[in-house]
Amino acid sequence: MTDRTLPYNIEAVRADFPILQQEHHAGVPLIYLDNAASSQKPRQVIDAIDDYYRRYNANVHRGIHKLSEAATAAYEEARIKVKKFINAANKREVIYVRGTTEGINLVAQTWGRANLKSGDTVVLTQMEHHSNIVPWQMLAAEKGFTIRYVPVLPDGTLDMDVYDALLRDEPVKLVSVMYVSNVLGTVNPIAHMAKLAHDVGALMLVDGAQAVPHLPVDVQALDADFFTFSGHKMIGPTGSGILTLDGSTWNELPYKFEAGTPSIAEGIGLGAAVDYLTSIGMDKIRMHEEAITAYALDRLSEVPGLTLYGPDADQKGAVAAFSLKGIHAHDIAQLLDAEGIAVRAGHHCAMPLHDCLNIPATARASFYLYNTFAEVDALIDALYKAKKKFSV
Ligand code: 7TS
Repeated sequence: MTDRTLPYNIEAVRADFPILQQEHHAGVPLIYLDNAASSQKPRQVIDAIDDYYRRYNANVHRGIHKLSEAATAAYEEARIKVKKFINAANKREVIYVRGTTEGINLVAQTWGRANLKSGDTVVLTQMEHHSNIVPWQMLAAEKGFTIRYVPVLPDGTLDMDVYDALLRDEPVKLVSVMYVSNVLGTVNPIAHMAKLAHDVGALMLVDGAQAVPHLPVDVQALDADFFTFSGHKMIGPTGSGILTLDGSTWNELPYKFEAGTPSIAEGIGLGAAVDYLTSIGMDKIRMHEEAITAYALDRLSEVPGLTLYGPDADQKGAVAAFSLKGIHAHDIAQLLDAEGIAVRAGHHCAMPLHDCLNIPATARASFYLYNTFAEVDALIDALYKAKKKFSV
């Protein structure tokens, strides 16, 4: 590996993440390459949560006492931070949920339940995460509408001709699509797809789970009607997430969708995560991830018997899914774990996609702002070691 010009000081970033300082096994440092599943947390996020519980823990939107006012102020400030981060038009459109899965279910159970009926079509894609399939399948079983799936082409992109044809030929009410694939890494042309959907009077839901942590996102430019993502994949806490709505069609936002005591510490922690990512700059994070993903794809493609899935680095998120001839993906993950390297193996809750790739499972390395080129080198060395062990 040669020296590189990095867009920000990665060593300083790494120093902010306590978990990265620990050893995975005795003498073996942790190399965390499972960021698409969940990300690690910097001390700034951990401290924000700690501070809330230690200094001003109280319920929000109810008490007239000082602690409740402080909690409400911090919780609502975090909402404004998120609004700015994704360029939502209004803070009222920013609804706290516990994550992407809850965000999609909320849309299915509110707008979907009220508006979808027999004879309607909902368009999904073959690359969706189960979170964006199951709620629609359950509702379709009850309401009798039809679900169509846009196929994935061999290069890992969506078949836009089929998408056009579905919109032209069927009574499409909703298009629900992931922005970035958690397996292929494909960055889908959301703004274009939303425009085509709107042209036929359909609404657009975007699963932004793998996009908001990694790319500069502008929800107004995308012009989706619903947009959702999870805090835990963007260095924020578990149990935090956001659904944004196009506010012009709803009354009494956001509170009508936020009944009961919310995840207060998690909301405040999400605000701290947004501050942290903003202080580095999402454009710089994307730049680093594009470079490290390109490097990983190059190095992985040198490994004999290895098959990579998805588009090239400049068209994809920070994900490298692969299979290795003669070794099951779960064995790869286990052997890598012994070397201190955390990756995920399986169908990554994208079974229709794996059916279409015609493989039961892939191994997946996924990168984030704190990963280094040296960690990619360690991954490659460990894969050669695994091959030797399996004699393949
Ligand atoms: N949508 C996408 C695109 C995802 O990648 C995930 C989680 C979800 C939705 C669900 O998010 P949650 O926060 O509600 O759980 N993806 C993965 C993954 O790829 N490996 O583990 C979880």
